Amino acid sequence: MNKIIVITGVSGMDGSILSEKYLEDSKNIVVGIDVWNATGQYPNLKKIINNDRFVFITGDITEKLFIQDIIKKYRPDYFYNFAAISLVPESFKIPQRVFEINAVAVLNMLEMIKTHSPKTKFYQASTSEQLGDYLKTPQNTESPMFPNSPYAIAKLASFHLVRCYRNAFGLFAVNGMLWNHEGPRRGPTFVTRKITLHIASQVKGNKEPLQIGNMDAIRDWGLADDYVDAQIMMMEHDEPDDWAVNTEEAHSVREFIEEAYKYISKEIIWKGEGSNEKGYDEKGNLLVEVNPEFYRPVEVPYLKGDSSKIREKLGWIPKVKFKELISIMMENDLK
Ligand code: G4F
Repeated sequence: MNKIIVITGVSGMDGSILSEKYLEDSKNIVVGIDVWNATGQYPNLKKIINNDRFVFITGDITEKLFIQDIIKKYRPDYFYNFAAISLVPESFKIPQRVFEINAVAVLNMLEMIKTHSPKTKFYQASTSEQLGDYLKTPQNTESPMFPNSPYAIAKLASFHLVRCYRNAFGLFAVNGMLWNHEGPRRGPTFVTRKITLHIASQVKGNKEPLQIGNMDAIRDWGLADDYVDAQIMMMEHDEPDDWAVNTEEAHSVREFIEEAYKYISKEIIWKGEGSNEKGYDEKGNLLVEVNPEFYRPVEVPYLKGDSSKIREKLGWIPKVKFKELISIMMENDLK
């Protein structure tokens, strides 16, 4: 039997990878939703845009009737919600819009599924960012959460809405709480891709140093492709639940920079402190400099996950860890 899968935020990193995976099965139909853009260009969709089993619809997930029409028309087997404002510092500038997209729209999706298609399985893109000022480490979905950006507070509201609709109305509603995941499709403003793209441009002759914010922030970085496999496993499991997905390894932004330069055989020599810190190569060329413009009003200092639940119950393991992730991204960006 055909499966119908609705994916919001389909042109993003996770949405496009997930669509490709579902379309590998010739019985599946993917209905991809994203915002209209004037260029008509959706580079991440280039492999699937002409596939007969891929239906691309532009619209705004904060329009209740738009979501209602999609759910009533397709009554999908799976509904994955990836659409969000996902860059944390942006959320301080447009907090109200962030709440409409990252929280209120999720409430409407759950309401519409409850009313018109209660058998639809719902996936919500939850995030480790919800942990904020962490109290203990490693962290998982049961950890205390003190989110400290409008982005993370809205995401935490959605996390609780999903649990509430699951418990109160018996919906198959899942929270996939994912730690930072990256790869060649990662947007260029996120720190990992910003670093690998800039180093690649320096190899091609760019003399400008990489401008960076807080290098002491620590993250648990994995490969998006592995994390999308985890999402499918959660939705195919018999019971809906909340799942933490991470590599259980933590590294600083500084280590990421050092490792990425190692890929092009450069050792970084750090000089200065705080906002005056700079990184040079052995010949004294300036490659990296701190720019306080990229500091955040409030930082999430340390994220290291515990993914024992998904490893034990679903058999998921991350195939790629820190060094290999950087090699994959550097190789791609150098091309
Ligand atoms: O790459 P980032 O912007 O990712 P962040 O804020 O951790 O959020 C990402 O992961 C979350 C999962 O935990 C998602 F929920 C969220 O949607 C997004 O995908 O920043 C990582 C760290 C931060 O501590 C930041 O302060 O890198 C630090 N950083 C230092 N310099 C920088 C920069 N971040 C960016 N974007 N740009 C810089 O120049």
